[in-house]
Amino acid sequence: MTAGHGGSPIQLLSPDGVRHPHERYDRFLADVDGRVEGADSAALLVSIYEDMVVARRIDAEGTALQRQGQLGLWPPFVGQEAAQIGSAHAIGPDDFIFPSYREIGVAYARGAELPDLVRQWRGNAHSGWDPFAMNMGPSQVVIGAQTLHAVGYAMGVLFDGAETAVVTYFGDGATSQGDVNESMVFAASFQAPVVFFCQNNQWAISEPVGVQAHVPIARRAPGFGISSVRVDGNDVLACLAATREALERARSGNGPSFIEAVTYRMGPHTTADDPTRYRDANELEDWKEKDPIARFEAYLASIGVVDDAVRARAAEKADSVAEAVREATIHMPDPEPESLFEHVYAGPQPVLERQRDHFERYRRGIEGGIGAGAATTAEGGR
Ligand SMILES: Cc1ncc(C[n+]2csc(CCOP(=O)(O)OP(=O)(O)O)c2C)c(N)n1
Repeated sequence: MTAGHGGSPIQLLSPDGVRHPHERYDRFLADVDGRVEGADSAALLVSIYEDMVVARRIDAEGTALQRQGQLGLWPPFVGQEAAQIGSAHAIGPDDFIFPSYREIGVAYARGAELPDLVRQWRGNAHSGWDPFAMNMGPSQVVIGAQTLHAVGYAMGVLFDGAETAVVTYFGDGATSQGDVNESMVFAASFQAPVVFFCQNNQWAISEPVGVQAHVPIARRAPGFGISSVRVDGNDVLACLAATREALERARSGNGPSFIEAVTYRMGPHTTADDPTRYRDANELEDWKEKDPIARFEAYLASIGVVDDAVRARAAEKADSVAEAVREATIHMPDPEPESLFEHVYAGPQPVLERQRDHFERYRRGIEGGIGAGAATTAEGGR
Protein backbone atom coordinates (compact mmCIF):
# COMPACT_ATOMS: atom_id res chain seq x y z
CA MET A 1 0.00 0.00 0.00
CA THR A 2 1.21 3.47 -0.82
CA ALA A 3 0.31 6.52 1.23
CA GLY A 4 -2.23 8.81 -0.41
CA HIS A 5 -3.77 6.26 -2.74
CA GLY A 6 -6.96 5.88 -0.76
CA GLY A 7 -9.15 8.75 0.37
CA SER A 8 -8.04 12.37 0.58
CA PRO A 9 -5.68 13.31 -2.19
CA ILE A 10 -2.22 14.54 -1.24
CA GLN A 11 -2.19 18.31 -1.07
CA LEU A 12 0.81 20.60 -0.63
CA LEU A 13 -1.12 23.80 -1.33
CA SER A 14 -4.51 24.24 0.33
CA PRO A 15 -7.27 25.89 -1.78
CA ASP A 16 -6.48 29.27 -0.19
CA GLY A 17 -2.85 28.95 -1.34
CA VAL A 18 -1.14 28.00 1.93
CA ARG A 19 1.89 25.71 1.50
CA HIS A 20 1.90 22.80 3.90
CA PRO A 21 5.11 20.87 4.49
CA HIS A 22 5.03 17.23 3.47
CA GLU A 23 7.35 14.59 4.80
CA ARG A 24 7.42 12.53 1.63
CA TYR A 25 7.18 15.17 -1.07
CA ASP A 26 9.22 18.13 0.17
CA ARG A 27 12.33 16.33 -1.06
CA PHE A 28 11.05 16.73 -4.63
CA LEU A 29 10.46 20.46 -4.29
CA ALA A 30 13.82 21.59 -2.94
CA ASP A 31 14.49 23.77 -6.03
CA VAL A 32 11.13 25.54 -6.07
CA ASP A 33 11.24 25.92 -2.29
CA GLY A 34 14.58 27.77 -2.46
CA ARG A 35 16.57 24.98 -0.81
CA VAL A 36 19.00 24.37 -3.69
CA GLU A 37 22.01 26.60 -3.87
CA GLY A 38 22.25 28.31 -7.24
CA ALA A 39 18.67 27.46 -8.25
CA ASP A 40 16.53 30.53 -8.91
CA SER A 41 13.38 29.34 -7.20
CA ALA A 42 11.45 32.54 -8.00
CA ALA A 43 12.18 32.16 -11.71
CA LEU A 44 11.12 28.50 -11.61
CA LEU A 45 7.86 29.33 -9.84
CA VAL A 46 7.11 32.20 -12.21
CA SER A 47 7.73 29.98 -15.26
CA ILE A 48 5.22 27.44 -13.93
CA TYR A 49 2.72 30.21 -13.16
CA GLU A 50 3.14 31.79 -16.62
CA ASP A 51 2.71 28.43 -18.34
CA MET A 52 -0.58 27.91 -16.46
CA VAL A 53 -1.86 31.37 -17.38
CA VAL A 54 -0.83 31.04 -21.02
CA ALA A 55 -2.26 27.51 -21.26
CA ARG A 56 -5.64 28.75 -20.04
CA ARG A 57 -5.58 31.54 -22.60
CA ILE A 58 -4.67 29.12 -25.42
CA ASP A 59 -7.61 27.01 -24.35
CA ALA A 60 -10.00 29.97 -24.49
CA GLU A 61 -8.65 30.92 -27.91
CA GLY A 62 -9.00 27.35 -29.22
CA THR A 63 -12.61 27.27 -28.06
CA ALA A 64 -13.33 30.64 -29.69
CA LEU A 65 -11.64 29.59 -32.94
CA GLN A 66 -13.77 26.46 -33.07
CA ARG A 67 -16.95 28.46 -32.42
CA GLN A 68 -15.97 30.73 -35.32
CA GLY A 69 -15.59 27.75 -37.64
CA GLN A 70 -11.79 27.93 -37.85
CA LEU A 71 -11.24 24.60 -36.09
CA GLY A 72 -13.25 21.42 -36.53
CA LEU A 73 -13.17 20.52 -32.85
CA TRP A 74 -11.44 21.54 -29.62
CA PRO A 75 -11.10 19.61 -26.35
CA PRO A 76 -11.00 22.24 -23.58
CA PHE A 77 -8.76 21.60 -20.58
CA VAL A 78 -9.68 24.65 -18.48
CA GLY A 79 -9.43 23.59 -14.82
CA GLN A 80 -6.75 20.99 -15.54
CA GLU A 81 -3.80 23.40 -15.78
CA ALA A 82 -2.16 22.30 -12.51
CA ALA A 83 -2.24 18.63 -13.47
CA GLN A 84 -0.88 19.32 -16.95
CA ILE A 85 1.69 22.02 -16.27
CA GLY A 86 2.86 20.58 -12.92
CA SER A 87 3.49 17.15 -14.41
CA ALA A 88 5.00 18.56 -17.62
CA HIS A 89 7.56 20.53 -15.62
CA ALA A 90 8.77 17.28 -14.04
CA ILE A 91 9.39 15.50 -17.34
CA GLY A 92 12.89 15.62 -18.83
CA PRO A 93 13.57 16.48 -22.49
CA ASP A 94 14.69 12.91 -23.27
CA ASP A 95 11.63 11.32 -21.70
CA PHE A 96 8.83 10.36 -24.06
CA ILE A 97 5.19 11.36 -23.58
CA PHE A 98 2.13 9.53 -24.93
CA PRO A 99 -0.87 11.85 -24.47
CA SER A 100 -4.60 11.66 -25.06
CA TYR A 101 -6.30 14.49 -26.97
CA ARG A 102 -6.64 16.83 -23.98
CA GLU A 103 -2.94 17.43 -23.16
CA ILE A 104 -2.63 20.69 -25.06
CA GLY A 105 -1.21 22.37 -21.94
CA VAL A 106 1.44 19.64 -21.71
CA ALA A 107 2.34 20.14 -25.38
CA TYR A 108 2.66 23.90 -24.87
CA ALA A 109 4.88 23.46 -21.80
CA ARG A 110 6.90 20.91 -23.78
CA GLY A 111 7.72 23.62 -26.32
CA ALA A 112 5.37 22.83 -29.19
CA GLU A 113 5.31 25.41 -31.97
CA LEU A 114 2.06 27.34 -31.60
CA PRO A 115 0.58 26.36 -35.00
CA ASP A 116 1.21 22.73 -34.05
CA LEU A 117 -1.23 23.06 -31.15
CA VAL A 118 -4.13 23.66 -33.54
CA ARG A 119 -3.06 21.91 -36.74
CA GLN A 120 -4.74 18.60 -35.98
CA TRP A 121 -7.95 20.28 -34.73
CA ARG A 122 -8.19 22.20 -38.01
CA GLY A 123 -7.99 18.88 -39.82
CA ASN A 124 -4.74 19.84 -41.55
CA ALA A 125 -2.60 16.93 -40.38
CA HIS A 126 -2.74 13.57 -38.64
CA SER A 127 -0.44 14.93 -35.94
CA GLY A 128 0.11 18.54 -34.94
CA TRP A 129 3.77 18.12 -34.17
CA ASP A 130 6.68 15.89 -35.12
CA PRO A 131 6.57 13.27 -32.34
CA PHE A 132 10.31 12.68 -32.52
CA ALA A 133 11.25 16.36 -32.43
CA MET A 134 9.02 16.82 -29.37
CA ASN A 135 9.48 13.38 -27.77
CA MET A 136 5.71 13.43 -27.51
CA GLY A 137 3.30 11.24 -29.46
CA PRO A 138 0.40 12.72 -31.42
CA SER A 139 -2.97 13.35 -29.79
CA GLN A 140 -4.72 10.03 -29.32
CA VAL A 141 -8.50 9.98 -29.68
CA VAL A 142 -8.90 6.20 -29.32
CA ILE A 143 -9.47 6.04 -25.58
CA GLY A 144 -6.58 4.45 -23.72
CA ALA A 145 -4.68 3.21 -26.82
CA GLN A 146 -1.71 5.44 -26.02
CA THR A 147 -1.04 3.55 -22.77
CA LEU A 148 -0.17 0.44 -24.80
CA HIS A 149 2.16 2.48 -27.00
CA ALA A 150 3.75 3.96 -23.88
CA VAL A 151 4.39 0.60 -22.26
CA GLY A 152 5.77 -0.81 -25.51
CA TYR A 153 8.13 2.15 -25.77
CA ALA A 154 9.08 1.81 -22.11
CA MET A 155 9.87 -1.89 -22.60
CA GLY A 156 12.13 -0.86 -25.50
CA VAL A 157 13.84 1.66 -23.25
CA LEU A 158 14.35 -1.08 -20.68
CA PHE A 159 15.80 -3.54 -23.21
CA ASP A 160 18.10 -0.81 -24.58
CA GLY A 161 19.26 0.13 -21.09
CA ALA A 162 18.47 3.80 -21.77
CA GLU A 163 18.16 6.45 -19.08
CA THR A 164 14.84 7.78 -20.31
CA ALA A 165 11.41 7.30 -18.84
CA VAL A 166 7.93 7.39 -20.35
CA VAL A 167 4.79 9.20 -19.24
CA THR A 168 1.32 8.48 -20.54
CA TYR A 169 -1.74 10.63 -19.91
CA PHE A 170 -5.36 9.48 -19.92
CA GLY A 171 -8.66 10.23 -18.25
CA ASP A 172 -10.72 8.56 -15.54
CA GLY A 173 -13.02 7.01 -18.15
CA ALA A 174 -10.05 5.43 -19.91
CA THR A 175 -9.36 3.29 -16.84
CA SER A 176 -12.48 1.28 -17.76
CA GLN A 177 -10.89 0.46 -21.11
CA GLY A 178 -9.21 -2.90 -21.71
CA ASP A 179 -6.15 -1.27 -23.26
CA VAL A 180 -5.28 0.58 -20.06
CA ASN A 181 -5.63 -2.55 -17.94
CA GLU A 182 -3.64 -4.66 -20.40
CA SER A 183 -0.90 -2.04 -20.47
CA MET A 184 -0.69 -2.11 -16.69
CA VAL A 185 -0.26 -5.91 -16.74
CA PHE A 186 2.66 -5.60 -19.15
CA ALA A 187 4.16 -2.61 -17.32
CA ALA A 188 4.16 -4.54 -14.03
CA SER A 189 5.36 -7.81 -15.58
CA PHE A 190 8.34 -6.14 -17.22
CA GLN A 191 8.86 -3.43 -14.58
CA ALA A 192 8.75 -0.93 -17.42
CA PRO A 193 9.92 2.64 -16.71
CA VAL A 194 6.51 4.19 -17.31
CA VAL A 195 4.33 6.64 -15.40
CA PHE A 196 0.57 6.32 -15.81
CA PHE A 197 -0.79 9.82 -15.27
CA CYS A 198 -4.57 9.76 -14.89
CA GLN A 199 -6.33 13.10 -14.90
CA ASN A 200 -9.52 12.26 -13.06
CA ASN A 201 -11.59 15.23 -14.24
CA GLN A 202 -14.74 13.58 -12.84
CA TRP A 203 -16.48 12.97 -16.16
CA ALA A 204 -16.07 10.69 -19.18
CA ILE A 205 -18.24 12.80 -21.49
CA SER A 206 -21.59 12.46 -19.66
CA GLU A 207 -20.58 9.54 -17.44
CA PRO A 208 -19.58 10.54 -13.89
CA VAL A 209 -16.54 8.81 -12.45
CA GLY A 210 -18.58 7.27 -9.62
CA VAL A 211 -20.38 5.03 -12.10
CA GLN A 212 -17.11 3.64 -13.45
CA ALA A 213 -15.08 3.39 -10.25
CA HIS A 214 -16.57 2.51 -6.90
CA VAL A 215 -13.20 3.02 -5.20
CA PRO A 216 -10.66 5.76 -5.88
CA ILE A 217 -9.04 5.06 -9.23
CA ALA A 218 -5.58 5.08 -7.67
CA ARG A 219 -6.53 1.93 -5.76
CA ARG A 220 -6.75 -0.08 -8.96
CA ALA A 221 -3.07 0.06 -9.82
CA PRO A 222 -1.75 -1.83 -6.74
CA GLY A 223 -3.90 -4.77 -7.91
CA PHE A 224 -1.57 -4.96 -10.90
CA GLY A 225 1.49 -4.60 -8.67
CA ILE A 226 1.96 -0.94 -9.53
CA SER A 227 2.73 1.65 -6.91
CA SER A 228 0.12 4.41 -6.91
CA VAL A 229 -0.69 7.76 -5.40
CA ARG A 230 -3.73 10.05 -5.36
CA VAL A 231 -2.90 13.73 -5.48
CA ASP A 232 -4.89 16.93 -5.58
CA GLY A 233 -4.82 17.61 -9.32
CA ASN A 234 -5.56 21.31 -8.77
CA ASP A 235 -2.40 21.65 -6.69
CA VAL A 236 0.43 22.27 -9.13
CA LEU A 237 3.15 21.55 -6.55
CA ALA A 238 1.60 18.19 -5.62
CA CYS A 239 1.44 17.26 -9.32
CA LEU A 240 5.05 18.34 -9.87
CA ALA A 241 6.33 16.44 -6.82
CA ALA A 242 4.38 13.24 -7.50
CA THR A 243 5.54 13.14 -11.14
CA ARG A 244 9.15 13.73 -10.11
CA GLU A 245 8.90 10.90 -7.60
CA ALA A 246 7.38 8.54 -10.18
CA LEU A 247 10.05 9.45 -12.76
CA GLU A 248 12.78 8.85 -10.21
CA ARG A 249 11.30 5.40 -9.56
CA ALA A 250 11.21 4.68 -13.30
CA ARG A 251 14.79 5.83 -13.86
CA SER A 252 16.19 3.93 -10.92
CA GLY A 253 14.88 0.62 -12.26
CA ASN A 254 11.98 0.35 -9.84
CA GLY A 255 9.30 0.10 -12.50
CA PRO A 256 5.98 1.72 -13.21
CA SER A 257 3.90 4.16 -11.14
CA PHE A 258 0.34 5.34 -11.30
CA ILE A 259 -0.72 8.88 -10.40
CA GLU A 260 -4.37 9.82 -10.03
CA ALA A 261 -4.61 13.61 -10.19
CA VAL A 262 -8.04 14.55 -8.85
CA THR A 263 -9.19 17.56 -10.86
CA TYR A 264 -12.19 18.88 -12.75
CA ARG A 265 -13.06 19.61 -16.35
CA MET A 266 -14.63 23.04 -16.08
CA GLY A 267 -15.59 23.25 -19.76
CA PRO A 268 -17.43 20.88 -22.06
CA HIS A 269 -15.95 17.51 -23.02
CA THR A 270 -15.30 18.98 -26.44
CA THR A 271 -16.84 21.87 -28.32
CA ALA A 272 -19.34 19.31 -29.68
CA ASP A 273 -20.77 18.72 -26.22
CA ASP A 274 -23.24 20.53 -23.91
CA PRO A 275 -22.46 19.71 -20.26
CA THR A 276 -25.58 21.53 -19.00
CA ARG A 277 -27.52 18.50 -20.30
CA TYR A 278 -25.97 16.21 -17.69
CA ARG A 279 -24.09 18.28 -15.12
CA ASP A 280 -25.40 20.20 -12.12
CA ALA A 281 -24.38 23.89 -12.28
CA ASN A 282 -23.61 23.86 -8.53
CA GLU A 283 -20.91 21.27 -9.10
CA LEU A 284 -19.06 23.64 -11.41
CA GLU A 285 -19.40 26.46 -8.89
CA ASP A 286 -17.90 24.24 -6.15
CA TRP A 287 -14.91 23.42 -8.32
CA LYS A 288 -14.37 27.04 -9.31
CA GLU A 289 -13.51 27.58 -5.63
CA LYS A 290 -10.61 25.19 -6.14
CA ASP A 291 -9.31 26.95 -9.26
CA PRO A 292 -5.71 25.76 -9.76
CA ILE A 293 -4.36 29.09 -11.05
CA ALA A 294 -5.96 31.20 -8.32
CA ARG A 295 -4.57 28.81 -5.72
CA PHE A 296 -1.02 28.94 -7.02
CA GLU A 297 -1.18 32.69 -7.50
CA ALA A 298 -2.32 33.17 -3.89
CA TYR A 299 0.66 31.13 -2.72
CA LEU A 300 3.11 33.03 -4.93
CA ALA A 301 1.71 36.37 -3.76
CA SER A 302 2.07 35.25 -0.12
CA ILE A 303 5.80 34.59 -0.61
CA GLY A 304 6.32 37.74 -2.66
CA VAL A 305 7.06 36.00 -5.97
CA VAL A 306 4.00 37.33 -7.78
CA ASP A 307 2.99 40.97 -7.76
CA ASP A 308 1.02 43.15 -10.15
CA ALA A 309 3.98 43.46 -12.52
CA VAL A 310 4.37 39.65 -12.78
CA ARG A 311 0.61 39.25 -13.23
CA ALA A 312 0.59 41.87 -16.01
CA ARG A 313 3.58 40.24 -17.74
CA ALA A 314 1.88 36.82 -17.69
CA ALA A 315 -1.38 38.29 -19.03
CA GLU A 316 0.50 40.12 -21.78
CA LYS A 317 2.34 36.96 -22.77
CA ALA A 318 -0.95 35.02 -22.77
CA ASP A 319 -2.55 37.59 -25.08
CA SER A 320 0.34 37.60 -27.52
CA VAL A 321 0.48 33.78 -27.61
CA ALA A 322 -3.28 33.65 -28.20
CA GLU A 323 -2.96 36.17 -31.02
CA ALA A 324 -0.18 34.10 -32.59
CA VAL A 325 -2.33 30.96 -32.34
CA ARG A 326 -5.22 32.82 -34.02
CA GLU A 327 -3.00 34.19 -36.81
CA ALA A 328 -1.44 30.78 -37.40
CA THR A 329 -4.86 29.14 -37.59
CA ILE A 330 -6.39 31.62 -39.96
CA HIS A 331 -3.40 31.68 -42.31
CA MET A 332 -2.59 27.97 -42.16
CA PRO A 333 -2.24 26.71 -45.74
CA ASP A 334 -4.51 23.82 -46.65
CA PRO A 335 -2.60 20.58 -47.16
CA GLU A 336 -2.62 18.70 -50.46
CA PRO A 337 -5.55 16.26 -50.16
CA GLU A 338 -3.28 13.33 -51.11
CA SER A 339 -1.17 13.95 -47.99
CA LEU A 340 -3.97 12.16 -46.16
CA PHE A 341 -2.38 8.93 -47.36
CA GLU A 342 1.11 9.75 -46.09
CA HIS A 343 2.51 8.45 -42.79
CA VAL A 344 -0.32 5.96 -42.34
CA TYR A 345 2.03 2.98 -42.64
CA ALA A 346 5.82 2.96 -42.48
CA GLY A 347 6.05 1.55 -46.02
CA PRO A 348 3.86 1.05 -49.09
CA GLN A 349 0.59 -0.75 -48.44
CA PRO A 350 -1.42 -2.10 -51.40
CA VAL A 351 -4.92 -1.21 -50.15
CA LEU A 352 -3.86 2.32 -49.30
CA GLU A 353 -2.06 2.70 -52.64
CA ARG A 354 -5.26 1.68 -54.40
CA GLN A 355 -7.27 4.20 -52.41
CA ARG A 356 -4.77 6.95 -53.19
CA ASP A 357 -4.85 6.06 -56.87
CA HIS A 358 -8.65 6.08 -56.90
CA PHE A 359 -8.75 9.41 -55.09
CA GLU A 360 -6.23 10.99 -57.48
CA ARG A 361 -8.30 9.92 -60.49
CA TYR A 362 -11.45 11.19 -58.84
CA ARG A 363 -9.82 14.56 -58.12
CA ARG A 364 -8.50 14.90 -61.65
CA GLY A 365 -12.02 14.15 -62.84
CA ILE A 366 -13.50 16.99 -60.84
CA GLU A 367 -10.75 19.43 -61.75
CA GLY A 368 -11.11 18.57 -65.42
CA GLY A 369 -14.82 19.27 -65.12
CA ILE A 370 -15.86 15.78 -66.21
CA GLY A 371 -19.58 15.70 -65.57
CA ALA A 372 -21.61 17.92 -63.26
CA GLY A 373 -22.37 14.81 -61.22
CA ALA A 374 -18.76 14.44 -60.04
CA ALA A 375 -18.62 18.09 -58.94
CA THR A 376 -21.93 17.78 -57.11
CA THR A 377 -20.67 14.68 -55.32
CA ALA A 378 -17.51 16.51 -54.27
CA GLU A 379 -19.49 19.45 -52.90
CA GLY A 380 -21.89 17.12 -51.15
CA GLY A 381 -19.03 15.26 -49.55
CA ARG A 382 -17.64 18.28 -47.79
C1 LIG B 1 -12.03 3.21 -27.82
C2 LIG B 1 -12.97 4.38 -27.73
N1 LIG B 1 -14.19 4.21 -27.18
C3 LIG B 1 -15.03 5.27 -27.07
C4 LIG B 1 -14.65 6.50 -27.52
C5 LIG B 1 -15.60 7.70 -27.39
N2 LIG B 1 -15.12 8.61 -26.35
C6 LIG B 1 -14.46 9.75 -26.67
S1 LIG B 1 -14.01 10.60 -25.31
C7 LIG B 1 -14.70 9.47 -24.27
C8 LIG B 1 -14.65 9.66 -22.77
C9 LIG B 1 -13.25 9.73 -22.22
O1 LIG B 1 -13.28 10.10 -20.90
P1 LIG B 1 -11.97 10.14 -20.02
O2 LIG B 1 -11.13 8.94 -20.29
O3 LIG B 1 -12.38 10.36 -18.61
O4 LIG B 1 -11.14 11.39 -20.57
P2 LIG B 1 -11.55 12.92 -20.62
O5 LIG B 1 -12.26 13.12 -21.93
O6 LIG B 1 -12.44 13.20 -19.45
O7 LIG B 1 -10.27 13.68 -20.58
C10 LIG B 1 -15.27 8.44 -24.99
C11 LIG B 1 -15.98 7.28 -24.39
C12 LIG B 1 -13.36 6.64 -28.10
N3 LIG B 1 -12.92 7.81 -28.56
N4 LIG B 1 -12.54 5.58 -28.18
